[in-house]
Formats: sequence, C-alpha cells, structure tokens
Amino acid sequence: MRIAEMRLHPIAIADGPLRSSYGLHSPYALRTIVELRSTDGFTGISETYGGDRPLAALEALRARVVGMDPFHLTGLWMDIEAGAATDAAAAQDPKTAGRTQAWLVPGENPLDQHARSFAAIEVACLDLIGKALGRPVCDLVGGRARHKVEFSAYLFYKHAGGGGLGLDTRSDEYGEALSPDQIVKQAVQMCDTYGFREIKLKGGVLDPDVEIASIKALYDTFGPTVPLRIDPNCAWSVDTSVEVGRALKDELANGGYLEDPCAELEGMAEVRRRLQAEGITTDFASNVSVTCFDHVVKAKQLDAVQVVLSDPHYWGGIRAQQRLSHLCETLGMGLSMHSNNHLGVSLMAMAHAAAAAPGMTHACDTHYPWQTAKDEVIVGGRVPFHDGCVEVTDRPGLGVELDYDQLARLKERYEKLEYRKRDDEAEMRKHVDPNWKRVLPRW
Ligand code: GKR
Ligand code: MG
Repeated sequence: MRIAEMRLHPIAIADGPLRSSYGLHSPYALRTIVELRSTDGFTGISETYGGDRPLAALEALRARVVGMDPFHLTGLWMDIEAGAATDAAAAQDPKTAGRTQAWLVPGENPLDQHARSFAAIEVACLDLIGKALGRPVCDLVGGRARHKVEFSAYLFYKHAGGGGLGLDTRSDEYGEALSPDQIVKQAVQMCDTYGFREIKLKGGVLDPDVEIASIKALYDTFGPTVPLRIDPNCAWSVDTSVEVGRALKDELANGGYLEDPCAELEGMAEVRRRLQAEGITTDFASNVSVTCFDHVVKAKQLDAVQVVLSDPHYWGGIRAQQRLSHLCETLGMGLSMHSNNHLGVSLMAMAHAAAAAPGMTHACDTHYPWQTAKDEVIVGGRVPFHDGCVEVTDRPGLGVELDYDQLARLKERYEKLEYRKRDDEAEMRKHVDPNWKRVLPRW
C-alpha cells in the first residue's frame, strides 16, 4: 500500500467571542483537514491547525508523503525532524525570535511546526491503515487502556454572541459570561448537556479577584467531588500566582490544578516552592512551558509542573502521546490533555490518543461544546458525549468519515475570510479596546 494522493482542505468554523490572555477569538477559527488516499482505494483523514503557516508546512511535505508506505512513520519522523532546522531558522525571525509558546498563540509557534505537521500526517496514516485493516486506530498502537475517554467542561469568559458573521451568525447558546454568576450558569448548562465531571476555567481575562470568586462560586455550586482547574495562560506574575494559589488552596485540591499561572518553568517552580512553604500542595499543570519532551525533564527537575498537558496535535501524534504517557508514569507525573478549537475528526484523534495512553490521570480538555452541528465536518453530525465521555468504538480507523458537502461549505467560508492566522490581539483591538496589547504578566 502506498499513498497515492494528499489533499489539504483549509476550513473555517464558527467560534464565539471567547476571551483568554491571548485576547479575543475571531468569529471563525481556522483548521485544516488532511486527506490521504492510498493506491488501493482507502482514505485516511486528520484535522490540524489552520491558516497559511500550518498549510504551507504541510504542503512542503507533499513530495515526501505521496508515494510513501503509510506504515513507515518512523522514517517520516526522522526526515521531518531533520528538516526542523528550518523551524529553528524561523525561530530567528525577528517577529518570533527567542519567543516560546508563552508569547505565541497555539498553532503559530515555529518551534513545534515539525511536530504538528508530522502529527497531522501520522494520524491520517493511522486512520488509513485502520480503515484498510478494519481495526480502530488505538489497536494499531497496542490497544486501549480504556473504552471511554473522559473530557472536562471548558469554561470561558465571553462576550455575547455565538460566532459566525452576517447570515452565517450562530445563536448564542451560552450567553455572555463576564462575572462569577454567569460562569456558574455556563458551567451548569455545559455539564447538564455533556455530563462533564471535571471543570476548567480559562482565566487571565478579568481581575484575579473576579477569577478567584468565579472558582469559589463553582466550588460552592459543584462541591469538592468535581475537580476544578484554572488556566490564565501566564497572565499573572509570580507574586499574583502565589496569591491566587493561596486563595484557592481548597478549591483546586482533590484532582484540580493551577495551569500555567505565570510564564516559564522557573517562575512556576518559584510559585510552587512558596506555596509549599505554606503547606499548600496544589498541583501545577502546563501546556505553555512544557511543549516537548525536553521540557518534561526540566519541569520534573525543577518540580515546576506535576501534570503535563499532552495533545496529539503538537506533541507529534498518537504514538508520541503514548511515549509521553510512559514518560510521565516513569517520572511520577500526572497527564491531562490540552485542546484548541476543533471538530469531530480532532476529537476522535484525541479520544484514540487518550484511550491508548495508560497514564492519563485527568479528564481531557475540549473546545467541542463551543462549535455547533452546522460546522461539523463528519458524516452523521456531532460526536455524542455520555457522562462527559467519548466512546472509542471498534469502528475502523478514527471511526469517522468526512461529509464532503459540509467540507465544501467550510472551505468556501475559509476562502471568503480576510484573515489567514489566529490573531486574538487584533480581534481584541477591533471589538473591545483599540489599544489592547498582550502583556505578560498583566497582573
Ligand atoms: O482557546 O483561547 C483559547 C485557549 O486559550 C487556547 O488557545 C489554549 O491553547 O486551551 C488552551 C490552553 O489550555 O492553554
Ligand atoms: Mg492551558
């Protein structure tokens, strides 16, 4: 079996005005659907980051991918990693030089572009192989540790609006959420709809006192059996992180965690040391300071992070996710999963990756509730959740197929859009504050 054809489909999916320390989400999030067709008529698919840069990076692999045997993923990784020198060159670009993930929006970091491109091809190859053999993706990497993968409610402060533009505007399912009460309302609604039993709040948006009050209100509503996490994406200084950690010592206990309170591992290590000196043992998680295997080792040495956020999209795919799981188990670290706006193809890749990773200790993040059926690209519509879980069935590959009519609509929408990269800062200036700039730390 060989890969006969690679098709790249840039798409745009409606997204609400969600806030984070990066700024404001645009009315459409950008994604790319990858389709690989084999010489014997099978098709494998994957979903990854969208816009010009990720698309160009995948395009650059076309000659290497077309003609390859989809089983030969190790050689592909070696070639792509060797080419990562080009990423390093991109890192010298004055616009991004010296900048880590703390300073760049996800999907726009040149340092992990090679891992993101490889992951997109790897997942599509595994889907292709699974479809050819009639076996689910998780079986191709040794089988599953669990049949159901648990996800968490992912709450956002947001302005009124459901995303999309003009005649394509979505209704605002969750409403505005800029206060603790509105966040609780959002949480109750999301947990009722999906059955989630763990909750994450995206912070770094409002004054830390309001965010502390939001977590306390969630704790009062859901009680100590629902683990809570807050993630300000590095918006706080070391001192502020210590104050928040102190204020939320009870609320973030019992399986919860403080995620990327401040920038860089050294900062997180200091916050951890200072809280521990007061007897506060809250776990710290990261998807900003820990984005590759080297970082895990350093995070462990500094005791800066106790829970690593995996994500097959940028850690290098489903097999890398499994290696990360083994590494975290070896180092005695917990494992959760990060997410960005995505559709059902990504959701199923995340579910298979988590199913095949024995060391998952926390429910995975997902932005899925923020997208609607109108934007789903898979046959049969949205992936169902039961009790906050996605079932990993025995259906071949990822277990989903592309709906080509939907794909065409989402591509047409992408073509009409003026922007080609995620720029939450620009969006913030357009709609909230004409002078807004992302500053770290903000508080
Ligand atoms: O969607 O705005 C967002 C999030 O802030 C996302 O970009 C982050 O990558 O979910 C992410 C996180 O946990 O940092
Ligand atoms: Mg995070």
